[in-house]
Amino acid sequence: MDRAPLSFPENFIWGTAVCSHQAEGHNVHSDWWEFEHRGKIRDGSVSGPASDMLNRYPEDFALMEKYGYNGFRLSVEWARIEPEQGRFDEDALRHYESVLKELRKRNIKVCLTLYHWVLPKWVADAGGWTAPGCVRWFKNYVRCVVRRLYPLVDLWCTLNEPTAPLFAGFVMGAFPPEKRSWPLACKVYGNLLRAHVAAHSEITLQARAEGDPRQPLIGIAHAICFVEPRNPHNPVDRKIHEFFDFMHNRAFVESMQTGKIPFPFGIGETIHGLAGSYSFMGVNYYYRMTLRVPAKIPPNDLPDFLFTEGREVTGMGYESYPPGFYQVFKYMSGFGVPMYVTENGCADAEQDDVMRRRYLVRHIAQMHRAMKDGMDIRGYFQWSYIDNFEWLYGFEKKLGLFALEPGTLNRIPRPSATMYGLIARQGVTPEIVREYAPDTEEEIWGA
Ligand code: IFM
Repeated sequence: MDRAPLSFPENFIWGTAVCSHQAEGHNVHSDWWEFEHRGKIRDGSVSGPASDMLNRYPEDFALMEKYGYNGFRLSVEWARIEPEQGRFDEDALRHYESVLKELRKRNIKVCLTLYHWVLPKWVADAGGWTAPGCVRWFKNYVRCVVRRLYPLVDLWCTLNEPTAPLFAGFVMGAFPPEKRSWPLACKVYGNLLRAHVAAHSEITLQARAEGDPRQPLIGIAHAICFVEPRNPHNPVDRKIHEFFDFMHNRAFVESMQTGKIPFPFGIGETIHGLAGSYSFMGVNYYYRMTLRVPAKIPPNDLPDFLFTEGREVTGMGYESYPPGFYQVFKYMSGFGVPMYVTENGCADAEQDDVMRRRYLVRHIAQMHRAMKDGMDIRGYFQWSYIDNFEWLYGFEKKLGLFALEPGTLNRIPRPSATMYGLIARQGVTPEIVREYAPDTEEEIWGA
């Protein structure tokens, strides 16, 4: 049996990803900071210094270079940049400028997210994404960011996983602002789309102002799982599956394609400038979701949605299902633009992270399969570079290639950090697989 390495194009981006609130630390003017300090996190923690990337980013980028990662997805924090309405903080802007320059110096491509679930406290107090001024405020913030940072960014993610704050914040009541209201959720749906359009237009204007001959790469990081009915022969299961698939996976990105707000989020209203407002699609894929019947909607525990009995689950309680990655690429290819994997990864608290190694190799092999079948995938950002503040789970879930040493916050590489760097340089070779994830060899190359 021929065990040819799974190779990738020369200019493929092999990156890692974080979000500022989760990794930088001390995001004190934000709604999440306030929420955490009200004791809302399951392990009782607060984000505090998080992974201390605010101070240690030069060391982190040196590590990325050393390990062979040539891309980094990060976010800028609205609450730091505009801690009070209309007051743009020069220190914060200077900080992000130095961060991006440091990445450039090391030839690490930058994917920058403008909104990753966290709002300045003043925006949240005014109603967050339901406030009449929210899109205008977001546009002002984005304008300030792009004027300052445009030349240092390769890919722009306007929004990270917009359906998460939408459903967790306004339907399940688990994220700030802890609402359970369908009319508010519908308002948020429309405003997040408008916010995307506003950011898209600011980035495009800046590209022109800079005389950039290229079309800037603009998209969102879209959370998509592979959904299946528990019993495909049961029509009720099939209906529930179709409904969930639409609500979670399809509605938002299809709105970006058609320019319209579909039922049940609206009645087909058109948002000016929305149709086709993307030049790439970001894919955040983690798991397969097999829906229970009847689907149970718990207050704040996503894994309760899932049927996973007897299946391989990650430390998040999600089912690891690499073939779903391929299926998701197939669906996302339909948007006709290049795809980047803006997140994929696995919670595994063990220092030798056998589970993460298997997860990575198996998912990367499915991505390779999709590319071989002609799907246009240009990069992969592993979530996460480092253990960080995992929202409602606090620090209990470990998603990093690098662990944090308790007390010192020193960076401790897990074996997957080395393995991922080897894959970035050489592709998936039989040697790497034999050393790091031997039981996946047969799945990848056959017996
Ligand atoms: O940590 C999160 C991230 O902020 C958004 N996508 C999923 C990750 C892991 O749960």
